[in-house]
Amino acid sequence: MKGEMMDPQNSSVTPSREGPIRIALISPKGPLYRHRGGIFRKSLRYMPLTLPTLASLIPSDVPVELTCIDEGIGDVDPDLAVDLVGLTVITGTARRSYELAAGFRARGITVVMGGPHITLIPEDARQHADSIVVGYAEQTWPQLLRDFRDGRLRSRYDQDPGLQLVNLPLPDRSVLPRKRFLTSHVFEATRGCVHSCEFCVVPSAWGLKPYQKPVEDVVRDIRSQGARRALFVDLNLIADKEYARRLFEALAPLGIQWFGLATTLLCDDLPLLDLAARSGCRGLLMGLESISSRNLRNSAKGFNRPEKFAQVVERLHERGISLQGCFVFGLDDDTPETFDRTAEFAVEAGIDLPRFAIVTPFPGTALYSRLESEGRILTRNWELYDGQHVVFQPRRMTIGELQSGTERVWKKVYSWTGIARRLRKTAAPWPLAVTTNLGYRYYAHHLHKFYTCDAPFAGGMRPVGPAVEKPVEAVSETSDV
Ligand code: B12
Ligand code: SF4
Repeated sequence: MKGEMMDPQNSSVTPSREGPIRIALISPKGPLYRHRGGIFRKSLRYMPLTLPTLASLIPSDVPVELTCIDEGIGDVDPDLAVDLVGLTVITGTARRSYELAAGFRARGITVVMGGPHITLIPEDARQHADSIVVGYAEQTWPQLLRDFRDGRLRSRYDQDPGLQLVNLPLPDRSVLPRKRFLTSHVFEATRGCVHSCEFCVVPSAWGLKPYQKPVEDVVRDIRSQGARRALFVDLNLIADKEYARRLFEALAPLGIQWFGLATTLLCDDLPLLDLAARSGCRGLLMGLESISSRNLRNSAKGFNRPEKFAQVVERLHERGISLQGCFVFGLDDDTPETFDRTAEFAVEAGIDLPRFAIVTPFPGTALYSRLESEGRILTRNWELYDGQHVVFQPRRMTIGELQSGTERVWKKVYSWTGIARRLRKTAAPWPLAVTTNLGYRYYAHHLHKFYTCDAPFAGGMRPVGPAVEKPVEAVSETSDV
């Protein structure tokens, strides 16, 4: 284990504790979720597994009194009487996490941080926390708790390079109020991905090694919850197709319906796709990303073939699987014309639930490094790194065009006509298809209600660091669909 050797510079020695440690595990809110109304009140709020997983990992030899707070559904009491606070941090919630940490530390409470943002750029959080946990914490979190109990907390804990997701307790979902979520039947079979798409946090944060839970543990978890419907949070369930095959075979006898994330490559492997359908798959989220193959190739996601996207939708629909198809705008080949063309494609292809985001160069990713070296990063206000704000200088359009174009696509695709045209082809049961489309329609028409960090949407933004001439190039027609 990397951080295992005692480094006196790196650890603080205080008297060991007696009695239970009072711990609060908090998932801080991001700007998108500060407004808890609209579709985010229930419809998109499934229970994340982070806090239930960390709760289950607390070793039995460390007595604790545990409180778990998801700030997306409840407030944090600023006077919380605890000894240790653990914050899970994604980039969009980093600012809020640091704000909460400052309040707790001012009251002498020890603050520990972990999660994707801490793993991507650990140095960002150092000054805001007493200890940071980099990477997956299956081994380090229990170690940290023992060290804290013994008065020897280290300032940093790194993921065990030999980490395997075996012999682990099942997530303890009882630590969060189930009723406040659309569903708590959320599961995880794998972590990581074998691809290295330029904009993705996964290869940068966790490398290219896929981690897998034993299939029997996943089945045991689903059974223990009595789940009839399961939602997998895995970022790419088919990263290792052999594992996927075993998993789907084991899911089939359960008679459940399940939803998850996969790449379009699933639709090139018809036996695996058939098996997925037979095992109960009813909906998949796929990152289609762009209708320009140049964009995809430049993003190291050339395995996505826009000319085959319509076939992807058809093959899923033929098997009763609906598609949440995600697109990003602002990649270097995108022009102001890209928006309408993408909207038309999404409607024409009959994507059940299209979603659109602005490319976010999350710090620590290959995309961030490239844009930074090109002098195109406009802000390091992490609160704006949420897929909704323009935080970099686009190449072939203005910041305003990127922001307003993205908003226009949402409205177009979720206009009454857009919904009606897509519903004609949907694979989802009508009540579900109509409800989810209405939810997204509400969101599409209230985007600014969810933009709460006063970003300068158009103009007025300059690159951080050495300024460069804006690389706005001549518009060329390169889209493929
Ligand atoms: C559930 C989920 C959500 C939930 C809640 C997220 C949250 N924490 O606030 C909702 C739906 C609200 C959400 C929203 C968004 N999400 Co999200 N989400 C997820 C998802 C699918 C599952 C999280 C989960 O349950 N993981 C399983 C647990 C077990 O893993 P884990 O969280 O990594 O925790 C482990 C370690 O990281 C570590 N750890 C984590 N926290 C802590 C804390 C402590 C104290 C310690 C010791 C250890 C530790 O220990 C755990 C065990 O090893 C992940 C993808 C994924 N599979 O992880 C994306 C993910 C976290 N989301 C992501 C993104 C980009 C978003 C959005 C911006 C998307 C959007 N445009 O809407 C928004 C952000 C909203 C905002 N700014 O407010 C990115 C984060 C990238 C980044 N750099 O920030 C991820 C990684 C997906 C991706 N595409 O790469 N998301
Ligand atoms: S396929 Fe998906 S999860 Fe894998 S690296 Fe690419 S964007 Fe990330």
